[in-house]
Amino acid sequence: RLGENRAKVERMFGLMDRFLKNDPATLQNDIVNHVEYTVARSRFSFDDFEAYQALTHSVRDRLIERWHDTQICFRRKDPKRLYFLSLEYLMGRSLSNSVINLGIRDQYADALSQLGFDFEVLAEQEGDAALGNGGLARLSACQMDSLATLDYPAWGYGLRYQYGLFRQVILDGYQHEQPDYWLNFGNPWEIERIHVTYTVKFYGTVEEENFKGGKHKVWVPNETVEAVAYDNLIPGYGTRNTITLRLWAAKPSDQNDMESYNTGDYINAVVNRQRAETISSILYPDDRSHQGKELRLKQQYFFVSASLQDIIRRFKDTHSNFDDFPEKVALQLNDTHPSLAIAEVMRVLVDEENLSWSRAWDISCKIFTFTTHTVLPEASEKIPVDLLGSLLPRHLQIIYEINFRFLEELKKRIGLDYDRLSRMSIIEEGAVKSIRMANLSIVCSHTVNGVSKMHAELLKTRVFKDFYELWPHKFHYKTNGVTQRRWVVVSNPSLCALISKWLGTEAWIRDMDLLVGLQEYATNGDLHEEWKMVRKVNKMRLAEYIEAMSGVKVSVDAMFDVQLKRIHEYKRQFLNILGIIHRYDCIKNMEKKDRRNVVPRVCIIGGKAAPGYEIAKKIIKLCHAVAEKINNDPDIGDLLKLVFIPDYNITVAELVIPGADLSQHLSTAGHEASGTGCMKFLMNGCLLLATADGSTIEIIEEIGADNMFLFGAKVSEVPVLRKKAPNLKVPLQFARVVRMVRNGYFGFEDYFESLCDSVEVDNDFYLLGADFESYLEAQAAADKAFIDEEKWTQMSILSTAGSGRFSSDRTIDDYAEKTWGIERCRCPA
Ligand code: TH1
Repeated sequence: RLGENRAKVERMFGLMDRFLKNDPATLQNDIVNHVEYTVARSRFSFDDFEAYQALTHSVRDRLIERWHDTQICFRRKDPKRLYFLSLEYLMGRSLSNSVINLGIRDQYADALSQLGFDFEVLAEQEGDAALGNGGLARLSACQMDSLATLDYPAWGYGLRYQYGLFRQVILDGYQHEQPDYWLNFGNPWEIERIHVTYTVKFYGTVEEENFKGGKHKVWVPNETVEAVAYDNLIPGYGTRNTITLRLWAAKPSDQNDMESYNTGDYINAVVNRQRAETISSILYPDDRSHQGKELRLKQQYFFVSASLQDIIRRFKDTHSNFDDFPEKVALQLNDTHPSLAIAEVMRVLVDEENLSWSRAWDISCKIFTFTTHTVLPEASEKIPVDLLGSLLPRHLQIIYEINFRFLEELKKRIGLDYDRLSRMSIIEEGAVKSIRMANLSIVCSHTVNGVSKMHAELLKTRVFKDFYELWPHKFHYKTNGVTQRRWVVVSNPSLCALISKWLGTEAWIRDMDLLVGLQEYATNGDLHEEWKMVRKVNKMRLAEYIEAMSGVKVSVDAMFDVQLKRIHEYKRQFLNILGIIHRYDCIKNMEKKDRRNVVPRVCIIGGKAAPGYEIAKKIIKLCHAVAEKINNDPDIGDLLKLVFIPDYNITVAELVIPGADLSQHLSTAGHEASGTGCMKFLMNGCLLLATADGSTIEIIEEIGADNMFLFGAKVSEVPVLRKKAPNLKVPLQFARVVRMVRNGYFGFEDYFESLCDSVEVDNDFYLLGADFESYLEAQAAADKAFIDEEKWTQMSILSTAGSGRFSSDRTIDDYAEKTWGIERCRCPA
């Protein structure tokens, strides 16, 4: 048999070109073949979109090659694997990122130009994969890129939503949501694995069976759905390693027998089965707020169950019992969204694998690690007990059991302190009895990570104080980072080339700490000229985009001042707009001769509001109302412009960030767990105007407070101010601008009433009034710095030079070593 097999394998290899070649002739040949045989168009007539499709298939072939090699290498070496569980990934476009990571972008550009196509034009054909809401989801995508680049044996797991994050359409200044049916034009980047499917169970009852002289619980579900795998390949940069992001789609199950008595019954039964697909159909668009909905719970369990079946199957391929499980598997919970995995692992080990409870618990506690991303109480997930009990009856029992044992242990440690026991319990009693997913995650995880130094402090002293006192060794943090491959190399190629030229190497693309080398040239006149030129070209590109989107012509000599992020009260876009109104008001009241001293500004705001978040939607409308007034005021001209960039997503960010001079990060101190947008701006040489919150505090440590514009109350001052706030005097300037909105200076006064109320003295939870003067001072300092071109350019270079620590490579190495205990596994070239 062996000889026979070997002969077969040899024949196979003989039939296959070992590796695809990347010279222009081969690439052209590949592309044209894909036009003919994959896209099924004639090679004599195909348009840009068809060329794009053929191009992506040819790139995909090269990804598959490397991916196969990587999987073989992982299987041979059988290292400990990391499984990253996240309900959200914001991948954006894949084409440029893939060819850059594969190291064949220029070869493709050459090949295409000989065929009469422009790579950049074809790249514009791609849509944005938006299977997530904001920072948390983009973080997952950045971390996947770093895991691949650093050769870690990792798998990402998630859901393949048919509808991504809604498209934001602005009509008359109001946000409207349109479904994002992103798969409409096909998705060449995914590989459907029709044979990798698992059955996921729901509802039903738990029965007891006699088993080995004792009782055994058996879950008898009454609904089943199939999970089908779709693999997305994630290539590393400067390595052959290519890892898998496996997303699950729900399909009807064949296992449900149908018995029908007439045509109507039969039709209805089939239509009902089709409803299974709704489980993976839509992404919940709520960022940092949580509602206990059944569909959401179904999504969570569907994703967790399929992923764990896959993980356990892979483990069992090479292991006959679970002794080695913790040495081979690390399960990372990206926030509490996948935390049902804890109950599911327990169920599988106890009910299906027949391990004792204590052995199963011991294993579980060694494999789970948990990262929390917020401090906002409204974001903490609570699942109503009734809901869980009906959808997943066995899991509810298991969670009760975990809680019972935990509380017994706790009583031994702390005695009968019932207040503390009830605060720490996994079950929250109250009007709606519910499961606290964060408590469950902390109890079972061996490590709990925050996402910045400040966040970790707040976790220890406020949010999870009781748990910290019990298990101080569990609490850590890994400051977030972003991938420089996407956020500099792909999105800002001219800056990338400039950096490599001055550092004399491209090594910083894999080792961001090397960027400090730029400090040496921070005052070099030649670098200044080249730096300004690169920035100006990026601003011109952005100005064109702004004009195309909004019809507003802006001058590239003005300061481009940008705030891009989800709209949320704590992020204080309202503060930004009130500041703009103040600026406008000042210019209007200025003598003509003084206007010469005004630094011209283009204020750019972008971001989506959760569909049900009324105040956030009012902020968007206010932005448009103010823009309307200012942009059409002939008295103002180029001194001030305000534009709202609609439908903010990854692709838009890639265009806007490189063109920004100043970016704003205004969250009330103590509310932004980390923030990652600021890191992208920083790398691109944009100066920050920010509160000392989240990761900004660490940016200050790297580049120094004098290289940015800081303002506002500090974390420790916020609670004090909140107590005092009702008795504080509101700054006159603040009262004046709020009154302008209230009194209808920009129209729509009834609509803006509740927005204005939200910042009245006794109501101003996010302290816009208290921080206003300090905000204006920081703005004035930014103006002053901008006039001094040399100083500004120097600050800009130092921002990029100091951004090394904010690479997700650093974050991932830290996680790998200290939290997951995994090692690099590099596939040979
Ligand atoms: C964000 C945090 O708000 C942000 O500060 C942080 O940089 C980012 O995560 C990455 O760590 C969060 N996004 C979500 C999204 C949901 C629920 C909670 C959070 S926290 C759906």
